[in-house]
Amino acid sequence: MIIIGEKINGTIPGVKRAIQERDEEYIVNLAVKQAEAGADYIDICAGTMPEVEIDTLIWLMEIVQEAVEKPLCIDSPNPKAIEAVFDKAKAPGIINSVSGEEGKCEVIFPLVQGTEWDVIALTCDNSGIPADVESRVEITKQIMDKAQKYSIDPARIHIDPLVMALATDNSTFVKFLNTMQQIKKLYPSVKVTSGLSNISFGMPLRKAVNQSFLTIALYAGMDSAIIDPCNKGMMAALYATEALLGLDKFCRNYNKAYRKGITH
Ligand code: THG
Repeated sequence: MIIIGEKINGTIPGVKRAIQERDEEYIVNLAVKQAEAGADYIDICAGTMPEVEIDTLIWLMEIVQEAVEKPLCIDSPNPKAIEAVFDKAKAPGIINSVSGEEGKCEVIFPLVQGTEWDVIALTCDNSGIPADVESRVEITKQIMDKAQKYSIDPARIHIDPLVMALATDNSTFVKFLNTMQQIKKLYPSVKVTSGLSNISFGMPLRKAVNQSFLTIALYAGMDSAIIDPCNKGMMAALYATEALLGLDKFCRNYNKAYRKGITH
């Protein structure tokens, strides 16, 4: 599975402080730790202050790219901010994200046309975040139609069906699985991704719910996830599940992750 390391996010208090104080070392440390723990991409999100978002993103991009060899996942709800910082990336990464909302694909798709960038697409639109399977599949179709217009291969799109909190919508995960199944039937090479923390919001022992989410979603074909790769329990669940599913020849990755201290 493709691991997108989530820890450089300005909505986390420690990161917010580091951004405000321009504490470079703090960000370097988060980048290095996540890379060592096996992150394939490093997510960078400036946080909640739109007036300084572009400056913050550029600052984060320079530090992370200096510190580690991993590509970036540029995380912003504002396509204009992504457009403004795009040429500061040294290598193709992932844009996080577009959606069915008017104007988003129209800014981002021309930017990534003819490049090797991937794009995360959220299944929401101008009318909000649908909780039902049909609307999510419908939005996916609209996004994939637009991608085709810009000759963007479906394999470069990661659909994020936006899971809700299980505590408030008891069938949210079942609907996530059904959405993934339908999307993959329609577009066999498209990727499906998810953040892991929303599912357990408001519940005790959140890690139990998050790890079980990851295990079942992997079995059902989830391709990438936005997670904390420094969370050893999560990484143990990931490597154990991949080995159990026959995706890890001679259990090499499982054993290597153990030896490197990633899973314990
Ligand atoms: N989908 C997409 N992008 C996203 C999300 C998504 N970007 C933001 C968010 N959701 C994913 N990012 C985070 C970042 C940090 C945390 C949760 C989600 C968080 N981190 C704890 C910390 O670093 O202190 C540790 C969590 C842990 O130990 O597992 O809470 O859904 N496309």
